[in-house]
Amino acid sequence: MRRLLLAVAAFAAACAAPPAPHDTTGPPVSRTSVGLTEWSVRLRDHVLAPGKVVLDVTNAGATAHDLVVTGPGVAVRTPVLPPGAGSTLRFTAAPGTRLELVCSVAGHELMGMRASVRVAGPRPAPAPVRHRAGTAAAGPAGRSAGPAGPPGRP
Ligand SMILES: [Cu+2]
Repeated sequence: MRRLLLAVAAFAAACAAPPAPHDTTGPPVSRTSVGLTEWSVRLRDHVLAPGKVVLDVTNAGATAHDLVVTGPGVAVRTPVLPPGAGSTLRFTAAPGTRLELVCSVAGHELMGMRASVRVAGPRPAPAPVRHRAGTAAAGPAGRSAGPAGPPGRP
C-alpha cells in the first residue's frame, strides 16, 4: 500500500497540475498532457484548441506503452516508452475534428487503452463539388515528432 501511495504521489507531482479527473469541459488548450497506464489513456483536457498542439505523454504505468494520435491530417506516434518515460508529440489540429489516441502495443487498445479528444472550432464546411487541391489542413505539417511510421500497425 505504501508503495502504491508513493507511486501515486510521484505521478501527481509529475503532472504539476491539480488533478481534474474526467473533466470534459473547460476552455480548449493547445498544450496538454496524457498519462498512459494499465489500461487507459488519460487526458488532462478533453478539448484542444485548433492549430498547433503540444502533447506531453508520460508512461505512468508499470509496463511499456506508446501513443498513436490520428485524425484528419494528423498521424503521429511516440516510440514505445518504458515505465516512467515520456515523450512529446507536436501536430496541427484542424478545427471541429476529433482525434483518436490509442496505445499500439499488442492487445493494449483492446484492454482499454484508447481515448478521443475534440478539437474546438467550427466543423469544416462540406467541400463543394468543385475540386480544391492542397489545402493546408490535409498536409503533413504536423509530423515532427518521432519516427512517424504509419499508425495502426498491428
Ligand atoms: Cu499500452
